[in-house]
Amino acid sequence: MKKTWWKESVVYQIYPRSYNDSNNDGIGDIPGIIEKLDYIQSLGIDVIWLCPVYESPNDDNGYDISDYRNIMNEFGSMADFDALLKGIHDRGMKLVMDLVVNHSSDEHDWFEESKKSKDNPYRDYYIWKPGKNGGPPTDWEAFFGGSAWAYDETTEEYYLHLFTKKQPDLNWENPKVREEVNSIIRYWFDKGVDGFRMDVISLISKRPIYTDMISPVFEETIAKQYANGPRIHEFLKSMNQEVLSKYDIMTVGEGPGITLVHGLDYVGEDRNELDMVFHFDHMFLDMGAGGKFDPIPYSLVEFKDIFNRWDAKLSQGNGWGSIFLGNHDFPRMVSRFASDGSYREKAAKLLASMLLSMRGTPYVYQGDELGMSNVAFANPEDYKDIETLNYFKSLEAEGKDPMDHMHNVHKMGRDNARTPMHWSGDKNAGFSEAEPWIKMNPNYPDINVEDQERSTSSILNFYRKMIQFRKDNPTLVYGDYESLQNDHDKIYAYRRWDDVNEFLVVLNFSDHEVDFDPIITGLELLIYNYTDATEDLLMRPWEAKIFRIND
Ligand code: TEU
Ligand code: CA
Repeated sequence: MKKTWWKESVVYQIYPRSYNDSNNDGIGDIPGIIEKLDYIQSLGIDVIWLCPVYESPNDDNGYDISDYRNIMNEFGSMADFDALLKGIHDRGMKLVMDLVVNHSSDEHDWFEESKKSKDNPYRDYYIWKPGKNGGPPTDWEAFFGGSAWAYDETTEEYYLHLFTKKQPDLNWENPKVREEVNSIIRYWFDKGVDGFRMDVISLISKRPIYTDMISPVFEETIAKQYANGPRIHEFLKSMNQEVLSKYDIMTVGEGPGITLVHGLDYVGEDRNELDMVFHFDHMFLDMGAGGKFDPIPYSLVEFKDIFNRWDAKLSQGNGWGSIFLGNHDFPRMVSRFASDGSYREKAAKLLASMLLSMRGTPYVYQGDELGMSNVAFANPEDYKDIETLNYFKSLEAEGKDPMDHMHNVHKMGRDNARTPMHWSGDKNAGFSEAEPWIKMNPNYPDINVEDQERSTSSILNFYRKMIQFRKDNPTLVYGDYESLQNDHDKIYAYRRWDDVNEFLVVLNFSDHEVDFDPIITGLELLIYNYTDATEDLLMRPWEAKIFRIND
C-alpha cells in the first residue's frame, strides 16, 4: 500500500453558511472561517473540505453554481478566499473545495445562452430533448421530487435536471464541457487549492438512450439508470491524465450508485481516476421503500457488514476508503447511528472512536466534534432545505397535511445538520449577532465549544485525543482491519494491526450492558469514554474502549 499525505489526513468538513458569521448578517462567511482556523488547527485537522463558496443563486445552497471562478457575495470576496487559503497553508493544513459539475445553475451564462435557441453555440452544453405525447421525454424523477425534465418555452424543448429545475445537468458528451471543467479545476489548483470533493460525480455520464424508469424503486433506478454511465471512467481517466495527475492534490468522488461492485473502478490504485469515494451504502440503511422520508430502524449487523465488505473490497485493489458517518446531507450522526438522549456524550465519543480508528481517511463534519444533535422545528416554515420543502409540497399535492409528517423531517431532514455551529452559550451560540438564516438548535446552551474547551472530559477534547492517537499510531492508518463476531447485534469490535502494533477496538452500540468476550488476552486499555473504565469487558451502554494487544 503506497503511503500518501491524504491517507494519513483527518478531514474537517465546513458548511460555510452555518459555520461563523463575521459581519452579522446572519449568514456564515469566509472571514468567519478565518477567525476559527486556530480552533480547527487545535483539533489536529490536516485538511479542510469547504462546501461550495462560488457564486450561486442558492436554490440548493451553493450546489447550483452560476460562476465557477467567483466567490458568492454573501460569503465574501476573492481576496477573502485568498486570505483563507493562506491562513490554512500557514497553519500547515490543506484546503479541498467542492466541485459541482454534474450540473450548473440555470443562471450560469452557459445555460442563459443554451436556452436561447437550438443553434446557439452553448445549446449542447446541456441535455435538451423534444417532448413525448405532450409530456416530458421520459418519466424520470428528480432526486428532490417531481419530473427530472423541465419544459422551456423559448425553444419548446425539455432540459434534464436530476436535481432541482434550477440545476440543469451538463452534457459531458460535449468535449467543450469537459474542457471547461478541466480549466475550472486548473484555475483553482493554480491558486494553490489542494484537492476536490466531486459532487455526484457518478452521474456525469448519461446513457445514450433515454428510456422510462426501469424500476419503481428510486435507489435501483439511480444505480442502474442514472449512475455509472458508459463513459464515466473514460471521463475521469482523461481528467486525471490532463489535470489531476499534474498536481499534488487529493480527490474524493461522491456518488449515489457507487456500490461495492463499482467502488474499485473509481479508486483502484491502477485505475488513475480518483483517490477516494464517498459511497452511501451505510447512509441508506435506515431508509425504507419510500426513500429518505420513510425511515426504518437500522441494524448494527448490516452496518458492520457494509464497513467490512468495503474494507475487504478496497484492499483487494489497493484502493483507499473514506470513513464518514454524516455530512450536510444527512441527519446528525449521534442522533442517527447512536443516541442523543441521556447517553449522548458517551455515544458521540463512541462514534469518534470508530471514525478515527478505521482504515480509510476520516471525515469529521462540523459540530460533530461537539456531539451536536438533530433539531425538531415545530413548523414547516422553519425549514430551508429545498429537499425538505419539496417533500412538504409533494405531501400537499397528495392532499396530506405536512404537520402530520413532521416526524420524518425531524428524523431525516438535511437541515438537521445545517443549523449553525455552537460556539458558546451566548445569543445565537456566538454564531451571529443577527438572526441566523436558519433557526438555531435550541440545545446550544448545553452543547457548545466554549463549555467543552473548559472540560478535559468533553467530547471536543476526546476528539483531540483520538486524532492525536491516530497520528501517533500509523497502525491505525495503514494497518490491517478485521472485525470480530460479525453477528453480534450490539457490539462492533475490530482489530487493527501491523508489524509494530496491534489494537482492539470495542464499541457497545446499545443502551444495554453487554458482557463481551473477544477471546483475546494481553489487553492494555488506552482510550475509553467512561472516566472509571477498566480492562474489564463488561461494556456499559455506549461504552467505547481501545486496547493495545500485548503478547
Ligand atoms: O448530494 C448528492 C446526493 O446524492 C444527495 O442528493 C443525497 O443523496 C441527498 O442529499 C440525500 O437526501 C450532493 C450534495 O452533497 C447535495 O448537498 C446537493 O444537494 C446535491 O449533490 C446536488 O448538487
Ligand atoms: Ca455574514
